[in-house]
Amino acid sequence: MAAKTERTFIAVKPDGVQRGLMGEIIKRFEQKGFRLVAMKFLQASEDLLKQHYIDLKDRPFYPGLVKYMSSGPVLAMVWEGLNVVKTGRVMLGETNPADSKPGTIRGDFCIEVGRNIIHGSDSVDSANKEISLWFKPEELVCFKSCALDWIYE
Ligand code: IDP
Ligand code: MG
Repeated sequence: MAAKTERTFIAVKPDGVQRGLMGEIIKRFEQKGFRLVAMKFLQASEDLLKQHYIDLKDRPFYPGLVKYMSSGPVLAMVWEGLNVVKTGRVMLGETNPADSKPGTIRGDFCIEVGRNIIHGSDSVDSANKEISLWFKPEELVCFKSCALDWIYE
């Protein structure tokens, strides 16, 4: 059942960080009305990234993907809101930026699939797995946004 407390894991990848797009990406989720639950800026270990992308381990691009993701710091975030997993994916655009519409993050800011600047969970199940992989429970911040009654009817 859809809930206002649904959560998704969003990460600005090393290319998005290097290209100065962190603020723009945070801005889009914040302006949409989603609530920030957690955020950390870190150099992710290869082990963490291998685990994060474990479902893709047999794909030919997997080693390159892990190398790309560990090539610099990433901004890891948890965002909360009604249908945030599905809507977050719409805001990201398609996996391949070439198929992403203008107005989406990948459609507006990148060109190649191997440098597509942002990650977003693809289901509620994977969101929950990814959130627990990247964050400790005590790092998830609970508060009632004063805007809630102006965002939801
Ligand atoms: P997603 O990020 O849109 O969920 P996935 O299929 O889960 O897409 O792939 C994870 C990441 O792996 C992509 O975001 C992209 O960075 C990378 N990737 C996917 N397909 C390719 C490819 O064909 N070549 C290079 N990298 C790829
Ligand atoms: Mg994916």
